[in-house]
Amino acid sequence: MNPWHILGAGAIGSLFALRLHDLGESLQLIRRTDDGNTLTLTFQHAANDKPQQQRTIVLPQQTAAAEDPITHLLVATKAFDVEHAIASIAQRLLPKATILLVGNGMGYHERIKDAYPQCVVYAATTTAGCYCSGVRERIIVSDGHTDIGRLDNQSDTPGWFRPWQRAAWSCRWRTDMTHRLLTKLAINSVINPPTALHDVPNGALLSPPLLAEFEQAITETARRLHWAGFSDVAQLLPQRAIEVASSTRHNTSSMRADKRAGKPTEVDAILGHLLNELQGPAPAPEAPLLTHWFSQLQPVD
Ligand code: KPL
Repeated sequence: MNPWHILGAGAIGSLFALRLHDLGESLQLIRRTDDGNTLTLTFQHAANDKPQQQRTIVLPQQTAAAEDPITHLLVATKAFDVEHAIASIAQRLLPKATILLVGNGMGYHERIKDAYPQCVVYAATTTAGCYCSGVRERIIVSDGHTDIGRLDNQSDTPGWFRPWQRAAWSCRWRTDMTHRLLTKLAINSVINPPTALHDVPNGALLSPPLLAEFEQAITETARRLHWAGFSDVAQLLPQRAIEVASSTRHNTSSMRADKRAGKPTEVDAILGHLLNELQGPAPAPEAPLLTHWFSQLQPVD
């Protein structure tokens, strides 16, 4: 069985490692630093309605310098690390290798597709919630739902996806991944920046004093989407954004977690894409609040 090599053993990468492990897939983590041949990860469900059972798995790990060829690569790094991380193992990718990009934001998918034309690039977007409570400890907040598909929106399902359909976690093959990624990007655009800047959980956006900003952000984001020709995504945004803020009301958004930890955020792949990469007829609708958030979240030198 060809192993899945996994780049990025943070919260979402670890969660997918656990899921693939449970499906009986062979795995190989690729880590930045040489830290022994195995990584022990412990998982616990945060939800009170589930029995608090702890799971521990031991996974093989290696660095990018290892030499075994890669046929199936799952990339779950932060958006700004994707290109660099894949470049570090590029010479190990076999022709027709699968590259599955699981992450927030947009823009990098196309760049990877262009940089590795010999590979088949897939995208996944997930509403699963997981965070790292320690170097080896992961807390699963929600199993969420995962959409997966080809970037060229072709419908044929690859062989590797068959066992995933029988998985205990909700996962669907999609033929409209641009639409799905954009929907997630729009939700992240209105939830992640204000929760990071005000240092609040997602649910704080649903009541004063932050509700007015949340609504303005939804209006500005929807206008941009509509202007760029994605009226279907724009129309659904108000309802979807409120649903997600509500169902994740106790959660810390990934951007808030990164900002708190003093790490770089994914603002460029989220707000940067929305504000600077979407195309439409001139002039672009103004988005003063989103533009302000974008500049507030730029790293200080
Ligand atoms: O995807 C998320 C994130 O934090 O990145 C949301 C949906 C906002 C949940 O927190």
